[in-house]
Amino acid sequence: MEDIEIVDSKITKIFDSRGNPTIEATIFLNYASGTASAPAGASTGKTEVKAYPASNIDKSVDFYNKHIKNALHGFNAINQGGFDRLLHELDGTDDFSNMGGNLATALSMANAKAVANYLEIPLYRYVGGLNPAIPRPMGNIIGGGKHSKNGTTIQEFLVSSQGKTFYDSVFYNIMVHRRVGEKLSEKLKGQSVGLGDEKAWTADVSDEEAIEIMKEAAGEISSENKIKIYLGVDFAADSFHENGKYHYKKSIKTRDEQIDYAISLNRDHGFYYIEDPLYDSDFEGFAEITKSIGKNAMIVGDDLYTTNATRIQKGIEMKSTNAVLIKVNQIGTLSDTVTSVKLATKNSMDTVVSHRSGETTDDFIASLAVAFNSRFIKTGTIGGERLAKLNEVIRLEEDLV
Ligand code: 2PG
Ligand code: MG
Repeated sequence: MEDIEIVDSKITKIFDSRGNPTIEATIFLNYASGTASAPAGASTGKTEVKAYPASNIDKSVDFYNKHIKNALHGFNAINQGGFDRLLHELDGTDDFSNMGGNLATALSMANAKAVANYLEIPLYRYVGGLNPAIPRPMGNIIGGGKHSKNGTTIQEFLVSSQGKTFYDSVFYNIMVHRRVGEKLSEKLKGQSVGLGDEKAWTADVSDEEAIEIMKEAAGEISSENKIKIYLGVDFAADSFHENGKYHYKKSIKTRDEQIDYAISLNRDHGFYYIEDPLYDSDFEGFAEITKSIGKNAMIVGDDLYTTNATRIQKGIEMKSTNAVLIKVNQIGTLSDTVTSVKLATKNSMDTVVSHRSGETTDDFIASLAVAFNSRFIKTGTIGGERLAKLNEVIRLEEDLV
C-alpha cells in the first residue's frame, strides 16, 4: 500500500466531564485529518501507564513540542504499529512517564482516525477488519466508590438490557436508570439523591439497599417489556482494600468473606457481571471466584489487568477471569490495546470496551467495541459524554445491517 505521510499534527488542552484538563490531538494528512482526546480515570489501577509526567499535563504539552511534533512529520501514518513504537521510543520508559500515557493515547487514536478518514472507510473496519459486531450496552445505574461522595462502597451497579436492537437496549437501560431514581427519591424522602461522575445515581444507601433497589427496578422494567436484563457490579475493590481487608461503610470483610460476597451476588441475587471483586493483584482469589461461578457469570479484570498483555497472560495461566476490561489509556497506544484484545480473544476470554469516569465527547470507543467483537460496551446510561459513545454505536448498527 502507498505511504500516507503525516504533514502536521497539533495538540490542544481541552476539558473533560469533571472539568479537568485533558489532551486532544489531531493528525493531519493530505486532504484528511483525525482528532481524538484522552479520558481520565479516578479509580486508576496501579499498573496503568502514567497519565502525565509528574501528574502535570503541561509537562506533556512541553514534551510534545520539544520531542514529538517534528518526529511525526513525514512519518507513514498507515504504519500504526510503527507510529506507536515511535511513541514508545521517544518516551524511553516502559510506562510513558516522560510523555504521559494520555498524550500517547490521544495521538495514537488520532492517527488511526486520520487514516480511516483518508481511506474513506469506517474506523471500526480499519481497526478490526471483516468481522465487526454490535455489543450490548452495560450502563452504570447506581454509583459510589471514588466516583461520588457518600455513595455506596461498591463503585458501580450496572445493567445490560437485551433489547432487539442496540437502540432498544440503550432505551431500556435508561428506563431502569429512571425507575431507580424514582425509587431512591421515595426511599430517601427529603434527603438528596444526586448523580456521580458517570451520571449514575448516588445516595447515602448501603450496598445491600442498592442491590435491592436495582433488582426491583430492573425486574419491573424487564417484565413490563418482556426483555432480559443482566445485572452487574464493578467493585473496584482495590479502592477499599487496606491491610488485607475490605472496608465497607459499616463493616469490614476478610479476603475469604469478600470472595464469598462476590460469589453470593451471582448465587443469591443473579448478578451476571462481576468486575474487580478483589484488589488488583490477587490473581488466585479471582481464580477462586471464576472457578465457583464462572460458568454462569462474567468475571471481569480491570485494575487486575490494566489492558496489559503480560498481566492478561498471567490471568490466562491462572484462570483468574473469563473476561477483560479494555481501556486504551491504561496502556497508552492503540497497537498495545489490539495486542491485549487478540490475546484475550484467542484464549476464549470476552472483552468489554470501557469508558473512564472522566470523559470527553470523543466516541472512539464505540468503534473499538464494534471492531473487537466485544460482548459489552461499558459506559454511563445518560449524560452527553456517555451518550456520545452509545449514539455512535446506534449509528454503526444502522451501518452494519
Ligand atoms: C472503572 C472505570 C470506569 P475509572 O473502574 O471501570 O467505570 O472507572 O475510569 O475511574 O477508573
Ligand atoms: Mg473498573
